[in-house]
Amino acid sequence: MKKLPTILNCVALVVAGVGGATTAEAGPANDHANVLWYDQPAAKWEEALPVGNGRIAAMIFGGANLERLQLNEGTLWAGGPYNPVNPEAKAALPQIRQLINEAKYGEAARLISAKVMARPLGQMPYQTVGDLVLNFTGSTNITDYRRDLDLDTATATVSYTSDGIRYTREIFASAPDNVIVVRLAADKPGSISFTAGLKTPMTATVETDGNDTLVMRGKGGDAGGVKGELKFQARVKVMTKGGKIAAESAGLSVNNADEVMLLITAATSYKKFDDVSGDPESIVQRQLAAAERKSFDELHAAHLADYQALFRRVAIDLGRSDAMKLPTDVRIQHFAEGNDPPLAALYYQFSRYLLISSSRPGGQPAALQGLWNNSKNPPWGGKYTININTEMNYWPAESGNLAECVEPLVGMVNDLTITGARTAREMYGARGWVVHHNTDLWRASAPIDGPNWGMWPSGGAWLCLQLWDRYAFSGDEADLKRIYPVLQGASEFFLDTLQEEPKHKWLVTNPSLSPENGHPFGAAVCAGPTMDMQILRDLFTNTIQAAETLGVDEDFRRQLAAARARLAPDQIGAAGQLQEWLEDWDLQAKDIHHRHVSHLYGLYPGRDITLRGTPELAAAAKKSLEIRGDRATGWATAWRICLWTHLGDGDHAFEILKFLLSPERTYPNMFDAHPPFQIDGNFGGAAGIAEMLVQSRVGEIELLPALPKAWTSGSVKGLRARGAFEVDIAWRDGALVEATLRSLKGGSTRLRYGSVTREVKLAKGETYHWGGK
Ligand code: FUC
Repeated sequence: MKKLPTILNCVALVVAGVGGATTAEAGPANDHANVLWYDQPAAKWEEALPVGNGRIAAMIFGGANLERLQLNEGTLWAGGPYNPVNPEAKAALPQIRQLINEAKYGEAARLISAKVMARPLGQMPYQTVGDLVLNFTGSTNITDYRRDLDLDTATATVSYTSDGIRYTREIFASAPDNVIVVRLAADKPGSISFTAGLKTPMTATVETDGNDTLVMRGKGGDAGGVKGELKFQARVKVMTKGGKIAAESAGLSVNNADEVMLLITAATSYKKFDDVSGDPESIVQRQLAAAERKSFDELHAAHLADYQALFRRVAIDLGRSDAMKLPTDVRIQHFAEGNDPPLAALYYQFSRYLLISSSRPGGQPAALQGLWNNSKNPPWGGKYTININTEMNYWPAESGNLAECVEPLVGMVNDLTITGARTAREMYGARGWVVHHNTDLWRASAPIDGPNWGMWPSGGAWLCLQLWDRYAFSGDEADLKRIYPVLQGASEFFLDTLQEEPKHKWLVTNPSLSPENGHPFGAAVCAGPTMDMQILRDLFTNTIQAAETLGVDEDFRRQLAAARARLAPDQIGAAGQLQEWLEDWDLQAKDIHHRHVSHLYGLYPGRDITLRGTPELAAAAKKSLEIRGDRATGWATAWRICLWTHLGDGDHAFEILKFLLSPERTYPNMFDAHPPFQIDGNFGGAAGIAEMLVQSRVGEIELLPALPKAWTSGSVKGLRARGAFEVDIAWRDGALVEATLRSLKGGSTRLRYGSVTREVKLAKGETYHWGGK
């Protein structure tokens, strides 16, 4: 083994620009509906293109002379197993509750700060592996440059001509083989020469192994006094056809090869939130040994079979536009002009691509940046913020026919029932489990950051809604059996901790807050914010229904029904708005345009409020939305889109989508700009697009509930709906032309289009046609 110098704190790499040309022969046509493409390399990370297989990922910069692949592994986080519960919390809670009941909110917040907040006050960040850098010296006279990401094949391609030779790079992240594969090709033999090196800002060493492999060994960082306990390893094997390969002091060098394949793997010692005993070296060795026995074509075929089985379940067509011939970044610049509906279709499919690439069974759930992060300490630690962001990541999953991609979230919630039970016991003296507004790889569940952000006990309860939707969409009793103990534990926690509110004797959460909005009395902490009550109505209703269906826990069901009846109701305030808090404070709130629209959870994704079922509350929710305004951070803009679709106003939703899909909220690579990059906006935006076309609740599926006028004709195939159905629809001139409903399990539902409804009962596998030929 040759020892290379350790490279720490690498400086930003400058990617060589290329001159001139905008066309290319290789790769898909420019106007292909499912392709993101560019006529120059990425100059910034937010221009690079993401690939991932749910475990490992890369951002591809595509410089002709200098290729940079920024690498991630989903379990490379700082810290190690830790218990952040503040041992003084339990004793302090009665006084805090009393202070809140006496409206002494500032004092309550101070006491929470002193006695209740987690130790440490923050959680552990998600970290980068580093960069694989390929230096192609001597590429000159570059023309016909193009880079693209084909969502249908989950393959990125970079191609250009240099001195008359056409070069092509293809890159994909394979889930079945757990490697990132790079193929370098040229149309003239002996033309490929480059050096390959690994760099990282992490504490790590880089070595060569033999004359064809790069190895990086490192460790996860320390954070907030929690020692970094993870080991990681990245391994890159370079396989050449023709030419020479050698190990040198700066890495590997390849000279005059005909074709080259690189296999990239990475792993850490993480096994579980309380077990870091894995051996990354043996994992990556095993993966590489298996992958290197296969050819590029075999690896690619296995990747396509695996990926397309998920991706191709849904097809969306919003028509064609002249803009489709333009590079994707240019289309984003012009989307707000309103004449490029297919860019919304691309945005929708890009989100499905991102979910398939970042959230696969056996891996971690998509975090704040999915799987992609170039830093040791990304914004907000790149972790799981569960007062909106993590839930939003999964909003498009079930309707987008990607149930498998929800499995990592189910896994995380299962872990949280264990760590959250400790927090429930030690912090509250309660049964069940609780998580506050954030969690991390270690499933930390105590309140963090400060009283006005962290003192919110409903994060776990909200995650339960996503689990419930696993069952609502699949209709599979096995799913219900799996999630019932989770729902039961979440409900138990609230049965034990709900407090009687002095004025109306309602049952409320206390202490809590309406994420993360300050009320007029110098704090956010309060009792019984509307969102908590809505979340708990959903949680208790789902838990009761699950227990009924499974025929268990009759007495527990009765307790839940009794508690549900005493929760504070949705209330309408003096301005006609839905009240965010128990009292009518909305117009005096710290920020009446606040990005969070927490009390509108009941309209979407929750179930308290529907246009037809509770028209007065729907009107109040609309008023609240109008007061809040349309423009906010990325995810908050996406939430507003979803909400307007549930008010049946597709045109208003589309106006907001124009803002979301503009350069202020969408980077050139189509990543959402909070700013900075947060992936929730991509997923929330996709959910909004799906909710324009089909909405479902148990017992009813509504077709085109909020179709924007601008999308005159189009079709969508393969969307999933609650009750275990698949839906295809086509529309022309703004009106439904035909719809097909397929039952996956057998069952009945009401199909609705406007005011027309039809009751449909189908056997398993049977289809029902509405209109058409
Ligand atoms: C919540 C939001 C912020 C940001 C952060 C990650 O705290 O209020 O806007 O998205 O999570």
